[in-house]
Amino acid sequence: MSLLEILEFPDPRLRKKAVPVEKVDHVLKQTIDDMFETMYAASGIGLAATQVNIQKRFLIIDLADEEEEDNPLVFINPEITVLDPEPYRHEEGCLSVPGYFEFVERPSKVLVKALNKEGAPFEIEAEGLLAVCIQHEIDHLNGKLFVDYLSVLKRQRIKSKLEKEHKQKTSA
Ligand code: GNR
Ligand code: NI
Repeated sequence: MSLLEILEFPDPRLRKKAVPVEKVDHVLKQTIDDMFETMYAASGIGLAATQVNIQKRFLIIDLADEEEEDNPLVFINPEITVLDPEPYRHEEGCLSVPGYFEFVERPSKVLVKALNKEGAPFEIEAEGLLAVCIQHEIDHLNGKLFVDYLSVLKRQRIKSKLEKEHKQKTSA
C-alpha cells in the first residue's frame, strides 16, 4: 500500500470531468486500497479519485469516527437521483481545500446506484451526513468543489490564501 498525493484547490486538475470505469480489476482494487490508506491518514471521511489525480468515476467513504469500527464504502460509476430536494445545511470541509469549513445546502435525501469493489451493482438511499458526503464526492468526479457553492468573494479569499501557502511550501 502507498499514500497518494491529494491535489489542492485551485489545481486545474481538480476541474477535470472523470470518465466511467470500464473494468473492475485488481489494479483498480489496489488503487482503492491506497485511497483508503490516504484518506485515513488524512482523517477524511470521503475521497474521490479526482483528488488523487485519477480521472475515473469512483469514490470511497467511511463515516466511522475514531472510536468505531471502520465502515469502508466503495462507489464505482455512481449514479445519483434526488429523492427529497428539501435543502439540508451542513458544514463541509475538503481534503483538497485544507483548513476551510463552510455551510453548504444540498438535497436532503438521494438514491445512489453504483458498483461495489467486486463490480456488483448495489443501491442505497442516503440521508444526513452520508447524503452530504456522497454528493460532495460525486461533485469531485464532475470537477466541482464545495467552494463553488460559496460567494465569489469567499471563494476568492480561500483561493488566494491557499495559493500563498503553496508558494511558501515550494520556496522552502
Ligand atoms: O473529510 C471530509 N469531511 C467532510 C465533511 C463534511 C462534508 C464533506 C466532507 S468530505 C471530506 C473529505 C473530502 O474532501 N472528500 O472529497
Ligand atoms: Ni472533497
